[in-house]
Amino acid sequence: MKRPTIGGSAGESASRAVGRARIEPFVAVAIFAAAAASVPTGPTLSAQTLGDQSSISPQPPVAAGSPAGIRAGHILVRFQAPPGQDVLDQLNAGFGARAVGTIAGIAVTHLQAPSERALALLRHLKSRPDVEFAEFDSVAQVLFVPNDPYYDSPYASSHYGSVSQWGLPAVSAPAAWDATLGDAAIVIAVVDTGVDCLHPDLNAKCAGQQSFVGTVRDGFGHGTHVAGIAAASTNNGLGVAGVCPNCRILSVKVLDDQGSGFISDVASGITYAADHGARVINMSLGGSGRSETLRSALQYAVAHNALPVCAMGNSGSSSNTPEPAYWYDCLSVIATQQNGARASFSNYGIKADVAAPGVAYLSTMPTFACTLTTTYGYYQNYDALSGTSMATPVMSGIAGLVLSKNPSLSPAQVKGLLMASAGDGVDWSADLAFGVANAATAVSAASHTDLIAPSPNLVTPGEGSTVSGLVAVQAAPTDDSSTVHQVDIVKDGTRFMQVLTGSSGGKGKGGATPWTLSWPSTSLFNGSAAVSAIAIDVFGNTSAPQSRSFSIVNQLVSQSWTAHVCWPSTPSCPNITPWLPVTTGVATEAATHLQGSVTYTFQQFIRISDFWVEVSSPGSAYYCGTDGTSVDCYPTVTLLPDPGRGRYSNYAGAQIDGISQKANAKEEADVHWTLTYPQ
Ligand SMILES: [Ca+2]
Ligand SMILES: [Ca+2]
Repeated sequence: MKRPTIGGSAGESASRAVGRARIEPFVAVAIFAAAAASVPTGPTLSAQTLGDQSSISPQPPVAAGSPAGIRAGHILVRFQAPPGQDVLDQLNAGFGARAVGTIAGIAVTHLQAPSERALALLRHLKSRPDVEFAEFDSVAQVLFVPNDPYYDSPYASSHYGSVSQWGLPAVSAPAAWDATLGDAAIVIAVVDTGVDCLHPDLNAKCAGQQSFVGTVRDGFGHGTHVAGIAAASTNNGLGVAGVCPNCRILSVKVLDDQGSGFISDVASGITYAADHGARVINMSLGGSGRSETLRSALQYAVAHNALPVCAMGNSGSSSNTPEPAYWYDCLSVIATQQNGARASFSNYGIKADVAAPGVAYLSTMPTFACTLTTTYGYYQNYDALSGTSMATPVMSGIAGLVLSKNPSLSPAQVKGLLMASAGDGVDWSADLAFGVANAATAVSAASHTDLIAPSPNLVTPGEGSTVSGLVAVQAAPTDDSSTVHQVDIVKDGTRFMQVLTGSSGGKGKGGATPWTLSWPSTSLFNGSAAVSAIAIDVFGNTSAPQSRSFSIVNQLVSQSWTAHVCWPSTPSCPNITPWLPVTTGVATEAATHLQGSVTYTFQQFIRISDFWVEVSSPGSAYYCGTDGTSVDCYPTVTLLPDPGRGRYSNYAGAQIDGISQKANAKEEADVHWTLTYPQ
């Protein structure tokens, strides 16, 4: 099994080396997806300092999280109150940190410190009583899939003449247009790589352009394509049609000309869009983190009447969904192919809400040379692209149509209505969530008289109960005048188990009892779980959360490994262990706890040593690192069930990286690590 490597070159600080080296493979994943198939992709990033923070004795700083996409030296922090100059001076004196920005609306301060001090700064911030959260800034990427023969897309080349706009009839857009062509008052923000607002199929549609990363020009080409899908000029005798013909586009550039950017800029782009009249915020991008900054920005958008619409990502995985799609505030979109099935590259699973066309989607391309045309061979002006990046603006366009029909709808109502109008109107599946969107059904349901939210009435697990293994979850939702469509169980800002569904006829999917499901409690660690049940009716009316607390008690399984590693890596003594299978067995999806320690048996001219412990499951990997000698972290990666017969789904590993003082630096170490998980 190939693995991503974490490089560190002589003279570079730890986090800089890690950060830079980890960004490149992720770009490579986006460009050469077939080559990346054997690499655990979508590594999860959640930079958190764990351990006993009440202690005043010095402890090694621990970064739990993937180095994938950590932005070297950049930390996002929210204080309980805006920090005074004395606090900033203290952080500067202690850690060399300086404030380089704030994120409008959500009171997040962006600090930059020397890379080698960042772990210590993060640990300090997280120990302060006046800090609400602190985290590394992290990487976000566009989520298109390259047009190459390794995908089962039905088009043979990127020549647009051979591709029709199959996606519009697939979501019944032409029928929806009989009811509304959209309203210019409805603005769809494209938080992306910029938009070519001089494109003849877009120049009448741009409501504005803003950039958080240099000029507003779309030097990559992705944002222009996304914008055209949502709202290209339509019925103008030119080029392509957009899903919402009369909606306008607000271009908010947050990703650079390579299609890459940082969560801090994405968050700034979201709050900017919400502050500048966007009713829909399209995010055809993703990062592997679990950023409180991004979560706060999404909450801000919803509170300011804008619906975030987010791409599920292109790892073909049912777990470890990238953010922002991970967060419940997003309408999270799966990509489908022309036969209505899920595109093979599309992520799916419990974070997903709806599905929309995302294979060989023909749309606008910049009228000038950009990275997609010069580096990847796509055409200027118009071409077809594939990805959940393309499915997402289909949904944004439908949301625009719905809001054009009834602008008084809240973001939650639009989100609920789009879910309820998709597929067969009842069932949810991991593969397609509520199914392929239906613009005509959604628009026809936009104007209605039911404004009363249903009640979730979660039955089991009961308040204060103790659960283990597979747990029967049941609700008995009620509504005033229409029909309940779904009950979501949400924890920490994300849906964390399958959706509860039913129908007025009392039937559940496949004859199952409606409003029930079986949930593997091993996906959380033992302890108290506080969750919320949220019921949504067929018109999108969304209940207040019903709180429920219960306890989880499962058996804990552990497996340990030891290895001897060397830095720099040599053929006989690499700095990285192979991915080693978790052979103790995984029967139900399981939460993870990684602990590790390192003993350096030889060091010469070493300035800083990094020690990482890693776990991977299909579609994801997670890294916990320290410049000390031990790590103890709870990765957001879950282990997936083994296929059986001595075959394993999950792997673990460890590695060291040295930062040298001078030439001939080297070190050797014995490493020991343990993975613990409930079963
Ligand atoms: Ca057109
Ligand atoms: Ca109702």
